[in-house]
This record gives sequence, C-alpha cells and structure tokens, in this order.
Amino acid sequence: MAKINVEELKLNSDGLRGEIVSEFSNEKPNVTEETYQLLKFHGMYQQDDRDIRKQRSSQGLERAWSFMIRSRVPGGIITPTQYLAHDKISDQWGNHTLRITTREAFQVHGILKGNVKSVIQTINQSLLSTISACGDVNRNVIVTTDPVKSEVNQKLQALAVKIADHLTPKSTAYHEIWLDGEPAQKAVEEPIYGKTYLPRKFKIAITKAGDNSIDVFTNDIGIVAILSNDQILGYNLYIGGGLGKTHNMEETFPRLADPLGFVKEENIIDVVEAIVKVQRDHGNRENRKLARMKYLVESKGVDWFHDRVAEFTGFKLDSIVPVSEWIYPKFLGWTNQLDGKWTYGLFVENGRILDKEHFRLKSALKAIAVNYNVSFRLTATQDIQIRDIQERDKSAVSELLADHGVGFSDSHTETRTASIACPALPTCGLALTESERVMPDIISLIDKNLAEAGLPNFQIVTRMTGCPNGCARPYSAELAFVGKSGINYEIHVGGSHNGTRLTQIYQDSWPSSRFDELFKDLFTRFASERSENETFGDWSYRSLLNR
Ligand code: SRM
Ligand code: SF4
Repeated sequence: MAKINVEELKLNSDGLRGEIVSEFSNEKPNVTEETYQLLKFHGMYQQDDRDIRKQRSSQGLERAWSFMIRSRVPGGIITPTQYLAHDKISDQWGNHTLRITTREAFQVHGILKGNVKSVIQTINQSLLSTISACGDVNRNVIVTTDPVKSEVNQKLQALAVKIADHLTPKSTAYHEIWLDGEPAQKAVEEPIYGKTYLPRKFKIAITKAGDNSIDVFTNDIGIVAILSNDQILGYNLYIGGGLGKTHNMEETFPRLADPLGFVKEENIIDVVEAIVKVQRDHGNRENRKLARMKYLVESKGVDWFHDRVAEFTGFKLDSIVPVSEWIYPKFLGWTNQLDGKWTYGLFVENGRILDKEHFRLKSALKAIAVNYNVSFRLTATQDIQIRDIQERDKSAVSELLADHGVGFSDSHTETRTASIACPALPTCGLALTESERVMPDIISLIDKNLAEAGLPNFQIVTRMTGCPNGCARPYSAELAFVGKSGINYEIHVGGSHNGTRLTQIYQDSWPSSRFDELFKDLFTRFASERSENETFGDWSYRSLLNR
C-alpha cells in the first residue's frame, strides 16, 4: 500500500469521517489506505488471509480481504449479554473464534466489509463500543485482574472506566457512520486531542502497589494505587513505558516506565489529561516509528516532563512512594471474591476461544453465559475469569467445563499457563513469522526439557511474537521469541519474573527447528547453576548476558 501522511490525513479527515461512508457504499471488498488508517480510530483493521495470499496472487485474484474488529472494554469486565453478543458476531460474521487480547479486550477476525456495520451495531447494542480501540488515541485502559471484590479493586475498575470515558474522542463521526446517528450541525471540538489527535497510540494501566498482573511498566502511563489500611492514599504515576521496536533500527527500543510522582486521588484525572497533552504537544509527529511517548520521556527526561505536566495542572506532583516488592500473580483457578461469590480464572491458550472436536471452549462459555448469572473478565494474560459464581453453582460450572473437554487451569503446566503469544499469521499484516499457531508445541518442548533437566512443572514466563512490535509483551517476560523471518526468531532472556526488568537478546536469529537443542542447553545449565529459588529470568540475567 502507498505510504501516506497520517498527520495530514487526521487533520483533513473532518473529525475522523474521511471517505468512510462512500467507501463502505461501494462493492469493493476492501478500502483505500487512507480509509484504512482512519478506520483504526473506529476500532478496526483491514487484513487479508495471508495463508492464501500467494496462491490467490498466482491465480490473478486479489487478496482475501476482511476486517478485524476490536471492542473497547475498560478493565476487561463484560456482562453475559456482552459475551453472547461477541459469540454471535464471531459465528454469524466472523471466523467462528474469539480472541482475548493482551489488553483485556475482544477481537473478532474475518469480518467481510459488508458486515462491518452490523457487527459494530451489535457490539453497541450490548452497550460496549469499538470507538478508539485502535488509532492515535488512548487505547483500552487495563486494570489489575485481582478477582477479589474489595473496595479498592472496585474503585480501580471505576477509575479505568472514568479515564476511558474522559479520553474518548468527542467526534460524533462514529455514531453517524455506524449507528445512524444524526449528522453533527457543526464541527465538534476535541478539547483534549485537538485536530490531529495524538502522535501515536497511547496506553494506560491501573493496579495497586505490588500487583503486576498487567505489566504496568510497559504502558505510556502506569497508575499504581498506594494503600494504607485498605484505603487508597493516592497514586504513583510511571510514564514512558512501551515495547515496540523495529529490527535493525537502533533508535527504536522497548522501555519500562519511569517514576513521575505521586498524585492524590482527587487530582488523578487532571494529571492523566495533562500527561496526554504533553505528548500531544511535544511527541514526534515527523516519524511514526519514534512517535510513542517513551521516546519523548527518554530524550527530554522525567524532570522536563514533570514541569510540562505542572504547566497544565498548576501544581507539582509529590515524590513517588517507594514500592519494595512486585509480584506477577496469575489469578487462575478458584478465588473467593469475599462477597459470598466465586471467580474461576480459566486458562485460555493464547486467548483463542474456539470449538474443536474434543475441546469445546466456545460452547462451554456460551452455556455458562446463558445458564448462570455470572459476569466475565478478559485478562491481560489472555485468560478469562468467570466471575460472580454462586457457591451452589460451583460444581455445576466445573462439570460443564469438564463435559466440554475444557481442562481446568491446574491441569496445564506452570509454564503453559504463564505463556502468551500474539496472533501473527495468518491475520496480522505485520507478522514476519508464526506465533500463536506454533506456541503450544514450543511450550510442550520447553516443558519436556525442563522435566529432563530435573525441573518438572517449573514456571518460566515465556512469550512469543511474530515480529518485534511486542504485542504479547515479550520484552517483559523471562524467555521470549521475537519473529525475524521464516522460522527464525530473536531469542530473549534475562527479564525478571515480575516484569520489572526487560529482556536482552541472547541469540540474534535462531531457527525454531533447533529449539529442542537450545532448550536442552539452557535448562541443563540452569538446573545445575541456579541458586536456591532462583528464577530463570534472574539466572539468565546474571549468567548469559554481557551486562
Ligand atoms: Fe499490538 C499492531 C495485535 C497489544 C504493540 N497489534 C498490532 C496489529 C493491529 C497489527 C497492525 O497494525 O496491522 C495486530 C493485529 C493482529 C491480529 O491479527 O489480530 C496487533 N496488539 C495486538 C493484540 C491483539 C495482541 C494479542 O496477542 O492480544 C493486542 C491487542 C490489545 C488491545 O486490545 O488493544 C496487542 N500491541 C499490543 C501490546 C501490548 C500491550 O499493549 O500491553 C503492544 C506493546 C506495548 C506497546 O504498545 O508499546 C503492542 N501493536 C504494537 C505495535 C508497536 C507499537 C510501537 O510503539 O512501535 C504495533 C504496530 C504499530 O502500531 O505500528 C501493533
Ligand atoms: Fe502482529 Fe507483530 Fe503484533 Fe504479533 S507482535 S500481532 S506479528 S504486529
């Protein structure tokens, strides 16, 4: 596709309308590059089936175009009705699967252009939306996946919704185009974003001190509640995290967020808005590869950033409150919510909800949504929590899962349940290698080699992506495979188990056909050299890397 200037496109888009309406009225199966870029702000990506791209091209056929639509689900919590709406969409218009994303949201792939409007309407009828699930705006706000219904956890969820609403574009284009809303009488101002929105995507995560279930430091803004006697005193703010990089382009790199300061509860929205505005005004608009806020923080420094934020808010932030220890909890299996009900955290391999012959996860979740008065949470590790299960329904829900061939979370190994992989082929247009489709077998190989090294069922946080963009957060894992080309992957080690130290490259390019050899070598050494209770991430950091 031809390269276009996204800044000009946004400016001249008439509030994100562009030519969307006319292009969706023609018979073509796809849209132009300009419309494709604008559609991201409405929550979708144009894709094609890459498995058959070559074959179609050799037959003189155009690509098998379709759309991936992403819902926006602050904190990942959905009602059964919302779950069933997505289930219906995937069967009626999609590829019969649902994909839980690493940002607690749902994606549906394989939607033909003519069905996009029906899909968006169905999502909105269920009281969710796709607006700003993608595009140069604030993306889905993620929240700790701690299932306990404490006052603090519920406040953090409410904060996610508040921030998401506050940072939603004000343009009425979405409602006009997809929901048949009345055309706006005059241009609608974007008080926070302005006419060209942000230089790039923007991500916010919310958790409480010590709980890194969501990789808080990999976000543009990490909001960390500081507690005393189960009350929120205020929030530590961390800025400038982000993971995308481009192979062979050293100016691009993954980065963990730096501490910015502490803010009282009543000022959190103002400060978040100010941070967004600093990126709006100072972020790089010349080169999209360098436009994420992490590069602004890296080049200008946190003190400079702090002063710019204070210019908007009129006050300085207090010093960050030290947080001594972080853990990476999985929250799988049964948790007592402490309100008389239970959550079951169900491991979903790579977030893919589907039915296969002896494994009917999709039918199981549908039956649970229909028959039990529960809710769901999509997690940042691509799993699903079935929430609000009555004590009396616990065994029935367990039996239902078992009857559908869905293994309980503890029937998988520790490394499998701690693994995530991005979609990559065949849907992702940027994939250089496989990811989701090969990861299950790679995990089996890791488990086999761990067992042979005398470490059966040992947990290594392992992640894979089909390119260096980092969608499954490989650089904050302990062991990661980052797609290079064909069957070759960059091998990363040395990240900490709790996501507070990034990985580094151990092997520049390693073929997956030789993974068995790699794992044998790594885990035999690890087993013999590790000190008591040492994690793979810590051992590989001290033993394998030239730090
Ligand atoms: Fe991502 C682009 C999938 C989380 C960094 N990401 C894409 C696209 C849309 C490809 C494209 O632009 O054409 C992928 C669609 C694949 C497909 O077929 O579905 C895609 N990203 C995903 C998801 C579905 C991966 C998953 O396994 O769940 C996640 C959707 C999250 C959501 O619900 O909003 C997803 N992407 C992430 C994350 C992780 C996170 O946010 O916690 C990152 C790294 C963190 C970060 O943003 O720095 C991430 N995605 C990227 C990038 C690199 C951005 C950069 O700064 O360089 C791209 C490419 C781009 O933006 O140009 C990208
Ligand atoms: Fe696609 Fe790369 Fe993201 Fe994987 S990491 S989904 S291959 S953009």
